[in-house]
Amino acid sequence: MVTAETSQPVTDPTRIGLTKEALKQAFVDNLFYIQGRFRDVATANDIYMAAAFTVRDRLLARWLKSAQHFKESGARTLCYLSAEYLLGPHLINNLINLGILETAREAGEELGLDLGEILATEEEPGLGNGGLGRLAACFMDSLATGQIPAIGYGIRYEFGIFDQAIENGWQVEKSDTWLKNGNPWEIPRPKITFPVRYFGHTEPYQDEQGRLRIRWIPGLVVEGVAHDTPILGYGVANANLLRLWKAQATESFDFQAFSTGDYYRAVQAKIEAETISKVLYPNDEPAVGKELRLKQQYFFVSCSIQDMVRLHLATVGPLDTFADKFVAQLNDTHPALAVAELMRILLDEHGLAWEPAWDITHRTFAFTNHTLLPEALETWPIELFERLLPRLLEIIYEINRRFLDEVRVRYLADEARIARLSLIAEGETRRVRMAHLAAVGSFAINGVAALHTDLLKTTVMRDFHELWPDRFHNVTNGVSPRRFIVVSNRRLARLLTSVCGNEDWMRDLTALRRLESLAEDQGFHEDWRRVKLAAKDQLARWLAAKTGVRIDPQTLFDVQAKRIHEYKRQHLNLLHIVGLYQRIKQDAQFRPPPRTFLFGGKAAPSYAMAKLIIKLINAVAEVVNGDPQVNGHIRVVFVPDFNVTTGQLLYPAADLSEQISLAGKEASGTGNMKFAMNGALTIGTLDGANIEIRDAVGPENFFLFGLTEAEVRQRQADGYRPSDIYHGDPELATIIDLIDSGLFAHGDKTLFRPLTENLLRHDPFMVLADFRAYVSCQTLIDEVFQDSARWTRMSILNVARIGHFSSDRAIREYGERIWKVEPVPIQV
Ligand code: 9GP
Repeated sequence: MVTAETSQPVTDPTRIGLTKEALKQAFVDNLFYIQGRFRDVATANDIYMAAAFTVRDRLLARWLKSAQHFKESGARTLCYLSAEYLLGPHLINNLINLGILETAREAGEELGLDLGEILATEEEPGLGNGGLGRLAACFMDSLATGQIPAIGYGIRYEFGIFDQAIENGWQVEKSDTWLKNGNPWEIPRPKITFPVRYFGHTEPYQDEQGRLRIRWIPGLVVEGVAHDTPILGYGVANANLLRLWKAQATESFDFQAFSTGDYYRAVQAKIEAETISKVLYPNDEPAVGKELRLKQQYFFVSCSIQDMVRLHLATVGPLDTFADKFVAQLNDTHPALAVAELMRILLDEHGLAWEPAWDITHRTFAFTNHTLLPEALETWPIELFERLLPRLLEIIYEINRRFLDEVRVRYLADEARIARLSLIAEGETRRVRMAHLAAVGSFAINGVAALHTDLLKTTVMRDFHELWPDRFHNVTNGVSPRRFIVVSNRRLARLLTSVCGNEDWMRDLTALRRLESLAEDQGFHEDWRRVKLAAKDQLARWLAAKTGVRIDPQTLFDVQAKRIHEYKRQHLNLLHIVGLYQRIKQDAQFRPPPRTFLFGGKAAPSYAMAKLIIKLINAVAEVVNGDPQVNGHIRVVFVPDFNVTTGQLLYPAADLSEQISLAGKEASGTGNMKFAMNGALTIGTLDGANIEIRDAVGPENFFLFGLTEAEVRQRQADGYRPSDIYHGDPELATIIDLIDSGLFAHGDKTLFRPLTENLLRHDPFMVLADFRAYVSCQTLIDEVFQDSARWTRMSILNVARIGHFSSDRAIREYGERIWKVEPVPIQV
């Protein structure tokens, strides 16, 4: 053992040893010394905690060594600024990355413990809404695996994304209490805190050198406290830092108020401060008036930038090299305030002049856009901004003034263009455009799939693209093969390892190309089908235990799991199901292969139409599943509370993956990659990353349907009239009439009217326009599924050719093209 004065790693085998005996001893010690329990009275949570601490101990040496090495070597470091991280359970991932999953299982067995049960006890940290947050988690995994020095900065929400329950077919939101039993993975750092200012006013003053400076006299100061989680790479000793900020009052108690007898006011400041990191905002909610959300954004950005500056001053020194040491990626517009905050710190706190401060800032940031949907492009009312962040608004005005001067000269006072590019949207209420702030303050801007980047350049960011074409990049998203194959689908992972002869594919997914040579091999087909059937069986057992619903693993599992949103068109899927239901009942000759339709996904709590879609899925399920005439043919299931954990069951079990958004609306999608990686075939439109997936796996191995993005635009320009489609397609008309008849609502003819009327009158996501093509494609799928050799071949080829969609590749592209960061291997 070493003393506290040295920074040599601890060598105690019960703390770092990876043998079975060391793990057993450590577990027993942790149960006793940390949980304070004898084995016979230990709860499931005590056992989980002891196991988690056993694993965490083994991360620490790697983590501290990485931090020390990065500090000493002055390695260029990527800071990922993201309001969301949808991490999924830690324990299994860390066991796999440490390479001790099987040893831990055996150690557990010898102690009379079932590792599966321990893993199932973990409450996942749901600190994200969906794709964007899960992408951030995949990127953290790939950064560590790729040995890139990185820090993920975000918010430690006390309540993450709500838990979804289904009551009487409706979504009911329950608060997520992921911290209630403690979080063994994080280390609070009460000494790493930063003040964050709000409200108040600014005033000019002269500094000692006689220069005019600005100071912000805040009306409220809140403190951010660092909570650190190690993120270990797969098969390497590198562990990066995920630093999440928790808000607390600068003084937990207003003694003055208390001594005057005002107890409530005495604790008010504490409550107000802590509210800031209390809860994750569900997306798809209108941002208007969400003062707390702007507070959250500034909170985490301010803490993170202050921390980066502190680290730089402590390790490297002068601020003019800041952008050489750090590059910061803005994950969507949520952290865009970082641009103004770094300027504030450089100008107000370090006395830099505007030009050098802007040079540093502009060389530091890069920006990823994740959506073209107008409602998700954030803007904030000036009035709110001015009240909450007066100094930041002044800086934004100055950035804008200088920027528009440049534009004015370049385009000879083209006023319309200036108005379009401005950081401020004029109108009844003037607003700050966060995407413009991010774009102006960044040296690189990227979209997340080829089509999305093209549309970004030609639509929402067209003027910026004309101004700075070289700043634009495409980096198509990717997902972690560790999380979405190795953790989720152990059987498939074993089969892939046996084909490849080693586990290298886990780090280089393109190695799966080897599978191509087995695509026609009948013996291998059997192994492949066995793996899929076992995953389907596992899902069926889990579902029966959890919800009492029984599904048959021999049927085609058709899965649509993602956020519920009109643009993702779960209702298109439903129209097909209702059509099948009706035909099976009316035509005794019509017997397509039996299918189980599975849906999963959350709707934003205030998104009424999305909630009505969930109700309709459950209503159709109730009627279909209760009708003996169609039993054995189709079954419909809504899997409640879709999250990373349930996703891990759904992706491996799917035969068919539904990626059916209207072309041009899904920036990338990542579920499409997760399903294909697990051997599901995709039915999809030419949208987001579907296009590139189809190119990679081969058009003959992908079920394509629907309008292209150009056709969508054309149809809309021509004046799209969904009611014409309804009148011209008797089958479609019957389906919609059936929904309106009250059949799925115990006779209530009005319940689903908002949905059907919207389809007939507006149909903003062109469900009716794509209906016929979708149904024809589904008919083809029925045919192909019956040819099991063909289906299996297609499934194998999907996995063989999906390597490009690993987040390891995405991180490599960011690293080489944008961040200019290099791997820094750590030896332990
Ligand atoms: O909607 C996009 C989704 O298509 C994409 O895969 C994901 C990750 O890039 O980001 C989603 N966008 C958001 O969640 C909000 O902009």
